Amino acid sequence: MNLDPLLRGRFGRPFRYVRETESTQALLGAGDPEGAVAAAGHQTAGRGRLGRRWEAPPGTALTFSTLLRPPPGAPVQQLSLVAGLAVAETVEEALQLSAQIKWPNDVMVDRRKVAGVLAEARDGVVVLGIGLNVNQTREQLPEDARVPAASLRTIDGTEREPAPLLADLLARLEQHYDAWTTGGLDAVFDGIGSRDFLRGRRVRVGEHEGVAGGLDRAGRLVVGDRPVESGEVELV
Ligand code: BT5
Repeated sequence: MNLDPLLRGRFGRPFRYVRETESTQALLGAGDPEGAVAAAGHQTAGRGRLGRRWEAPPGTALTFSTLLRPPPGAPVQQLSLVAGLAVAETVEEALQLSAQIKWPNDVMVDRRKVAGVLAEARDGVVVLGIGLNVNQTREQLPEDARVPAASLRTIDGTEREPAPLLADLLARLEQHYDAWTTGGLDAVFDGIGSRDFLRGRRVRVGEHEGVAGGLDRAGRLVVGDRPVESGEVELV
């Protein structure tokens, strides 16, 4: 994948592309500069959260990780939402349709998951992984997914080059990440809050059940009148 001519900022340098690897999350670490990106044509053991799997047939999806070095003490759990905003905008630009962010880490179009974000903090850095379904056909998407899945192709029938999408996503990620590092979640909140998928839906998160009142300014999901820091959302 020739990304270099398409890059608009510092994210994506250096860029490493491998045809196949277990997980792009394992290709970056504390020795890499901020904005370094590793992408793979295929992951043999792609990871979701909580030990779950991320699956995509070879050459059909964008699967990559970026190295971030947030300021000490920054609330890094907010980075899934910051990245979700960059992914949602990229998807909207590609499809000319609106996308939603489903707390804490999914991007949705038409009530289906088109992308997932995985932020892993280790050794003082954050490895931020993004899987975006691009060219999968309906048969190539996981059938038994917890949340029904879609790809850009199943939504509008168009096959796309992955490199321009990745370059666009990285430019947006850099812009929102820089805003977040200087101004906190407030600096990007409007874009996230206005795309809140769960707001107004009845949900259960652990022992909390109620109507989701939306995200608060710290990036927590308000269920009934309780802000929830993290957890698994079930629609009820
Ligand atoms: C996520 O986890 O949504 C985070 C996914 C992050 C994947 C990227 S790819 C690049 C980088 N390298 C990695 O190894 N990972 C990151 P979670 O919310 O736990 O969702 C996982 C669940 O989504 C699975 O249990 C399935 O039900 C479903 N799923 C698996 N593959 C999917 C796909 N391609 N599209 C939609 N849903 C999928």
